[in-house]
Amino acid sequence: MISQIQTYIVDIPTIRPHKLSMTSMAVQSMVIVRITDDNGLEGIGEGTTIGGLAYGAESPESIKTNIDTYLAPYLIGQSVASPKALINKLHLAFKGNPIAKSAVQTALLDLLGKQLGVPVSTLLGGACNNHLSCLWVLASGNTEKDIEEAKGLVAEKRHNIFKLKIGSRSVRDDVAHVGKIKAALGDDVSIRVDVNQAWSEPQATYGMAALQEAGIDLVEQPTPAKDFASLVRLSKKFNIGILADESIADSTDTLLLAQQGFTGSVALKIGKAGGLFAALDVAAVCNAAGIGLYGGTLLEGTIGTTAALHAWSTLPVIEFGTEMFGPLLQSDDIVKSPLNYHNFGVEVPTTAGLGLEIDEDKLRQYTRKAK
Ligand code: MUC
Ligand code: MG
Repeated sequence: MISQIQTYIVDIPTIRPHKLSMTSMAVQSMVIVRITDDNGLEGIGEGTTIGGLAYGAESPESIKTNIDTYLAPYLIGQSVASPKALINKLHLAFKGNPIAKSAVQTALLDLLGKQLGVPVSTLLGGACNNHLSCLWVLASGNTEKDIEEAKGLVAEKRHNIFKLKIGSRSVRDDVAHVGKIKAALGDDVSIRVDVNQAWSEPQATYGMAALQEAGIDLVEQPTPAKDFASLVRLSKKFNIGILADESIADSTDTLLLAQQGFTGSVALKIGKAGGLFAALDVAAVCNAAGIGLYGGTLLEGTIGTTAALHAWSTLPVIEFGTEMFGPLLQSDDIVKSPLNYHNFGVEVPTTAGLGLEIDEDKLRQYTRKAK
């Protein structure tokens, strides 16, 4: 039985400014959820978004308020034995707020995993892979700095796939920047770009032709989220891969895009979808429609990243790998043992629940103080 739910906003500085087309991040703000049962066992979850309200409709403050005011009182006194049923009830009782729901769902699954002594992946059907490929985002905006950073990471065998955040400069400048990086790093690495909706369809047509020519492997969300028609046309026009990110939150969006003839891939994110189960529903629609998969992030810290890793580990094939590097972007952590990144990928924990333990001192240090 759930007896207590606590939430905290935790602000951790990033190791360097992280530039996207709509904002530049110097700190990542995560909402941490702790759900305690009447035996004192605890489940932890995380809900994180990017740049306050710059990226999407939920902010750290709204996530915390809506959990405290609506989701938590509804859950107190309930059993976690059937998490799917409980989560369906939450979806029916409260509209929207997918990141808040994802945070709560993660904590429920962590708690149930600990009660049963099994990893969260087992609660989702069991892991197919416990080591998942993981890319790194080069987002300094400076070509030489990005090349140096990438070379070091390849030498360390930490990453051999890189994503570049573009879209804040002219298409011509962005394409030149990306092309120089690809030329310097060669064919042993895969280079992708994320435009974060910044291009019109004519700009995307020009940009994708040039990126294809430069040997880039994937173009993420070139055009606005709601413009499904342009994504479909672009997916058919080019051989270079196209990835739908902001366009797709849940399985309903995925079905609509598939029905319109989209031939690209989709970025799965537990935060966008409203939790692990809903993100795996998106994957099921993609599989049925012949759409490729990619394990995406909202730059969560270790708790949110690990939750997503448990979900992605249950997928037999993830065509474009994952970008679950969020913890590496943060200058510190609030869990005792960090994730193990090695061999161009990351290890999915196999102990009970998420397989993580909070570092109470660090949690205290980074928790935002009430004004
Ligand atoms: C996004 O749009 O993909 C994921 C990686 C990154 O740098 O930003 C996020 C969000
Ligand atoms: Mg994206």
